Amino acid sequence: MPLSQQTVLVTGASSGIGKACAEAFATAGARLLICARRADRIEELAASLQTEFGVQVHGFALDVRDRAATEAAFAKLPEEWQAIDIIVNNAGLSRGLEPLHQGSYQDWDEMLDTNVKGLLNVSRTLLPAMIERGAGQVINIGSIAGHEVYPGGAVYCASKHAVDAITRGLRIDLNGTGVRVSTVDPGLVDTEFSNVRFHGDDSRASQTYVGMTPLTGADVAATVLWVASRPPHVNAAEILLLPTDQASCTLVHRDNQEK
Ligand code: NDP
Ligand code: 8X3
Repeated sequence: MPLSQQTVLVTGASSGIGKACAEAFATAGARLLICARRADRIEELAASLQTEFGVQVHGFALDVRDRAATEAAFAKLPEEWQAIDIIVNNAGLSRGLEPLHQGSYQDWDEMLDTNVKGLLNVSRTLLPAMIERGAGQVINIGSIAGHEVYPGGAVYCASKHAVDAITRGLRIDLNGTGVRVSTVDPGLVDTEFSNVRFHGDDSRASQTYVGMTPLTGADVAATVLWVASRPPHVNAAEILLLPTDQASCTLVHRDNQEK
């Protein structure tokens, strides 16, 4: 089925990769369900996508950590929005970069509750209907941090390793149902990610990308769109998408640092 006949859910669409995914799917003519906690941004994005691309968009506020609210939000969707073809599980964040023995319990809870349990909450709520229809696709936004570990990143990396395990486990559990399960795992992407990691310290956040060319949200979104537009018998199961300047979590070429 062409994307113009499909309904796509993007979680964490108020910023960065999620917002870029919403824009990419709108360009392809898909019907869009978009959500995040910041309702004002979601409303604004919904209005602009409708105007710019002439697509149907339904936006709503959702904190994916809240299991009851997640179930209720999807249960009360208008009838014409109930059949979701593609889930982009993007909502996520990092908090802090301290060594584990100095880490903050609150930061850990936020990362694990959002990146792991939030993804599970959305998937568990929506998968039974997909399985019943015998078609659908789950595209998780993992990370290079699900393949490697770096200093100060133990808990964030654990959350993305969990996303990797959940993706692989779900693919096994759904084998034979017609529902595809994929992960797109980016390296450094210039979004609000580092501002959130450093609790709003923008000057520290900007250091993340100094002297190198990071990916953009649009680069990741183009890959997600490619994954979503493979023919039904093809599952692009796992893509590691890195900036050319990045070879691993900790090996980043920064040759223009002095410019
Ligand atoms: P941003 O901070 O720009 O976007 C994060 C999005 O997630 C926002 O829309 C935010 O919306 C949403 N979000 C966070 N917590 C919740 C929650 N509890 N419920 C619902 N939505 C939530 O960062 P990115 O775009 O970079 O991050 C998107 C995903 O990409 C994350 O899973 C991240 O781990 C992953 N990633 C990012 C990389 C990078 O270098 N930037 C690299 C690899 C992976 P709101 O605050 O309004 O709720
Ligand atoms: C985000 C990429 O390397 O900052 O998942 O953890 S990294």
